[in-house]
Amino acid sequence: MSAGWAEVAMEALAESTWISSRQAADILGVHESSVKRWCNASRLNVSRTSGGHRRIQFSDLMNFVRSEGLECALSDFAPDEFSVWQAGELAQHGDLSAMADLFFQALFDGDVDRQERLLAYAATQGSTVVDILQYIFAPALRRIGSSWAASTLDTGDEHRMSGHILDCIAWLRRTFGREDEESRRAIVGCPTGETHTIGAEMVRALLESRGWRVVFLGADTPAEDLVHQREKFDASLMCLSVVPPRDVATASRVLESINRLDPDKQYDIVLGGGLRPKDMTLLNERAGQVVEWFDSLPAFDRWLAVAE
Ligand code: B12
Repeated sequence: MSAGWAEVAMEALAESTWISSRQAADILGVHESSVKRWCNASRLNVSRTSGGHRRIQFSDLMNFVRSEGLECALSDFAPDEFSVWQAGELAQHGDLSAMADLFFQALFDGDVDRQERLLAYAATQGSTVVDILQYIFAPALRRIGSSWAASTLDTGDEHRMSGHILDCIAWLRRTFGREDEESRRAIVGCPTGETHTIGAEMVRALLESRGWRVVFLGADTPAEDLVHQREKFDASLMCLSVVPPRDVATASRVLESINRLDPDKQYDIVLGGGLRPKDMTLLNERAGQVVEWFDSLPAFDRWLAVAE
C-alpha cells in the first residue's frame, strides 16, 4: 500500500519536472531546432505528449549539458538547478518570492558564491536592480529581523547575514552602477543617531544604477555635515534614511536643523525608512516645505524618472 503511494508520489514529482523543447532551448540559449535535432538523433532523451509534443525530463537535460560540455547558467546551481529554474520562471513574470527564499537560504548558509550567482541569474531573467533591492533584499532583512526577534536566529546570524546583504549591495553597485559624464549628484546618509545604514546603501545602489554620482555619508551624520557636504559637491538631491526605532522625532530634528543652516536651499530632500504617511503630514507642516517620502524603492525610482 505504502509502496504504491510512494510510486504515485515519485511519478507526480517526475511529471512536474517535464519541460518542453522550447523551454529546453531557452535554458541552453540555443534555437529550438537544435533541441529537436538532438532529440531526433537520440542524443537527448525525449517523450511525446498525447498531442505529439516533445517533453524532456529536466534532469535528462542537465545530464546532457554535462556530458556534452555545454555552457548553461543553471549547471552552477547543481544539485538544485530545477528549483532555481522554477524561481527564474516566476521572476520572469515579476514574482521574485521563490528567488527571495533561495537567496535567504544562501544567506543563512553563508554561501557567498551562491548569493551572487542567484542575483546574476535573477538579472538574466529580467529582474532590475530595483526589483532585487525591493523584492529580494528587503524581505530578507525583514525576515532576519523577525527571526531574530523570535530567537530563531541569534545576534551573530543577524549580523553575519546583514553583512552578506551589504556585500551583495556592493556587488550590485559594481555590476550595474554607471557614472555618466554629466552625472547628477546626490548626498545619501543617515541622520544623527541612526546606525541602520542598509536602507541608505540600497538607495545608493539604486541611484548609481540610474547614473547618479553618490556622495555616501553612511550612519549617524550631523545636520551640519549633511549641509556642508551637499554644498561642497553641489548635489541636487539629499536622501536620508530613518529606520525604527528612530521615528518622526529624528526626522523632524534633522529637517529643522537643515532649514536653519540652509534657509534658501534649492535642492530636494527625500526621506525613506520606517516613517508612516501621517508622520510625513506632521513633518511637512513643521518643516514648512514639502519633503518627499518613500517606503518603497520602486516608488522612489518612479519619482526619480520624473524628476531627472
Ligand atoms: C540589520 C539590522 C540592524 C543592524 C544594522 C546594520 C546596518 N549596517 O545597517 C544593527 C545590528 C546595527 C541593528 C541595530 C539595532 N537595531 Co536593528 N534591525 C536590522 C534589520 C534586520 C534590518 C534593518 C534594515 O536594514 N532595514 C532597511 C530596509 C530593508 O528596510 P526599511 O527600513 O523598511 O526601508 C525600506 C524603504 O523604506 C526604503 N528606504 C529605506 N531608507 C530609505 C531612504 C530613502 C531616501 C528612500 C527613498 C527609501 C528608503 O527602502 C527599503 C526597502 O523598500 C531590522 C529588521 C527590519 N524589519 O527591518 C532590525 C530593526 C530595525 N532593528 C531594531 C532594533 C530594536 C535595533 C536596536 C535598537 C537593537 C539594540 N537593542 O541595540 C539597534 C538600534 C541601533 C540604532 N542606534 O539605531 C528593530 C526596531 C524595532 C522598532 N520598531 O523599534 C528591528 C525592526 C528588528 C526587530 N524586529 O525588532 N539593527
